[in-house]
Amino acid sequence: MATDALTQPLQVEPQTDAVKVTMLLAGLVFVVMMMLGLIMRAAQGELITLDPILFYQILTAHGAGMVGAAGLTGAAILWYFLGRYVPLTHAVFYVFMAFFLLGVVLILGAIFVGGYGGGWTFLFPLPALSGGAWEAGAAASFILGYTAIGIGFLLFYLEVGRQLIAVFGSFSRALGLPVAFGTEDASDAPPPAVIAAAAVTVFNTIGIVVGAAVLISSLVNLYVPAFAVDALFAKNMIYFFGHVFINASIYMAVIAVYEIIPDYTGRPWKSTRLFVIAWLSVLLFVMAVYPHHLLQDMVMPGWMLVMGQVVSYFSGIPLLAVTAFSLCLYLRGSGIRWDLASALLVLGVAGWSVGAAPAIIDGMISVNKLMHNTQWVPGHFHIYLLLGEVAMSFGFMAWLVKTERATGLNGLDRGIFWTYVVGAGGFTLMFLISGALSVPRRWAVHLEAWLLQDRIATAFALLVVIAALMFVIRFAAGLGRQEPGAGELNESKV
Ligand code: HEM
Ligand SMILES: [Cu+2]
Repeated sequence: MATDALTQPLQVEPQTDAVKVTMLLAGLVFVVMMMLGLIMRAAQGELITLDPILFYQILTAHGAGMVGAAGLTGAAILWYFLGRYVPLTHAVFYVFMAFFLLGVVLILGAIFVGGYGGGWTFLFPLPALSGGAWEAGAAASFILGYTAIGIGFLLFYLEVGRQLIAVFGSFSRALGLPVAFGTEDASDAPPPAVIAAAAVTVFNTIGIVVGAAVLISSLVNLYVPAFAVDALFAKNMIYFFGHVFINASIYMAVIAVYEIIPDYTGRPWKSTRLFVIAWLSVLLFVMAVYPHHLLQDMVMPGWMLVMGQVVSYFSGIPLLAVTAFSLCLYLRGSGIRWDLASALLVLGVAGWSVGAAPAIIDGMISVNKLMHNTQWVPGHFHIYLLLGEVAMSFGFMAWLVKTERATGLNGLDRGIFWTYVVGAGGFTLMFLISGALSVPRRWAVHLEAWLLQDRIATAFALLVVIAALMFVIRFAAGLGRQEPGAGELNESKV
């Protein structure tokens, strides 16, 4: 089978309204969490005073909220575009959202009512050892909140996986494996969105199941301390889950690039053999690379740490290179008319590529000895999240409300776009500089000598918050207009 019928869009209606509402909610969460980030950076720079106890609660909320919003926007993008090729059951998306919102309520309650401040990584046995800062109930609520979100995601992927198998016959076909192994021609490969969705479904499901296992163990330990979990094993599971989940958010969001850029260039994004192989390498290596988070744990088996370093080169890089390179080829000479959506999507691929460099550097054992737990770490991931995943999400939002009459990148859009780029670039650069100067991460109170960088970073962060707020307002205004946006225009063409 695998055939033209399958590589052509089906006559299925994507769940446009639910996706739009989700993007609006997630956009608002991005902005609110950015404001919390701004508050933390200003507090580190002593521009405002913030009780350290509150700092750690805010740090926890910011970490969990941002990772959650990245996962949510990625999932909405996947759902929207996969809906062009396979019939997804709409009810599943509502159930997914219900579990997600339940999780958000439990997590916010844990932090701001219960006082939980153990960080988004809930590292065992920290939830239980609060030093009196929070009760077991708060930690339990936090853990249950994550579990609820995990259940929502598992149902989401179950539906995605089920429909992929129904339409393509098997997972290996949806992944394009016959093309990778040369038994089928690249022209028979499924579209990029399908390959990406299939790969993410496999590894993120595994990541979430591992995360759920360690969450439940921590939960039991909270109430039955005799049920002790091996701390090193728990750390491995947590970082496996955390690494896979946040990476999955980018791998889902990039589907927006594959599906939207062709609208502008008039050239469909092709699933070449190299493209299929790059996704296969992500699928295999994204899971094997997580030990780069444990390079300081000397008790870890040496081979695992070496694997963490070496696999860093094979995990995201081939895909990133293939995506970035293809993007350049598609853009070249296409006479593309820039608007906010296309500019943000291209920025997303660029920021993702740039952010990979400091990530790989930190993934080297010799460098990690020095950089671990410095602000170098938030430096690199804020690049590929702010300028990568989040830029792609805002790009998708801008495209959803783009109208037929829209006229390229007007003055206001240009202003917001560059405010975002300069703000995010400067903000993340200050993290990298601070990291290179050995400023530790996750410290509520900074030394005198670090305040200057903190203050400059705060000014840049303010630009990011303003620009992000404008993106969301612009999106909300677009939703309010009655004209059909590109979402509808595009589907009616199908
Ligand atoms: C205006 C934008 C943002 C600002 C001002 C900001 C600020 C901060 C600050 C000050 C920290 C703590 C740094 C430290 O350890 O000393 C932090 C940590 C973090 N941020 Fe952001 N951030 C922003 C955007 C984002 C985005 C878009 C994401 C993800 C999508 C994100 C995810 C995280 C995560 C996961 C942490 C680590 C939390 C931890 O260490 O437990 N941030 N951010
Ligand atoms: Cu990682």
